[in-house]
Amino acid sequence: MVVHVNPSCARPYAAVRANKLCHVTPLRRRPALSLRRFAVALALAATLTACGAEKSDDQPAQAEPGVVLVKDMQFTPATITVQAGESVTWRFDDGGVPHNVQGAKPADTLIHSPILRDNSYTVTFDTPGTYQYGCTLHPQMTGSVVVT
Ligand SMILES: [Cu+2]
Repeated sequence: MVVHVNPSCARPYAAVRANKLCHVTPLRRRPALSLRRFAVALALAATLTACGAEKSDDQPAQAEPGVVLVKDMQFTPATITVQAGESVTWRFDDGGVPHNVQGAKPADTLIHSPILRDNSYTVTFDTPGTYQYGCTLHPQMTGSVVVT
């Protein structure tokens, strides 16, 4: 009978058979491509690791000063603080879902973006105060700009 010996076991086959410490299985019951499958699994693991690294590279964009990310049906950060004279940029990136940015009165004319699926919208805030805004398409999406 042809047998396949676990390669991780360094003992000669006869010794293995004698003390039965390692599994000895008939070759015909194991796929001949096991080594190739192992190589494919390694390549896959390397690819997944690379993807993971890319993802973590994207995340600092959320913490960019003066930038509000419009994504996953929310504004991130929900409250952003800038100094008078500085700008806030809303970056629309929600996989094609349309959103807008509409200020509550009295900032309804200052914060007033078109409906966007990508791209960005920027407002410069010259007067200190707290500005509430939301997305008119999704009333649960709200945020505020604090100008100091
Ligand atoms: Cu929306």
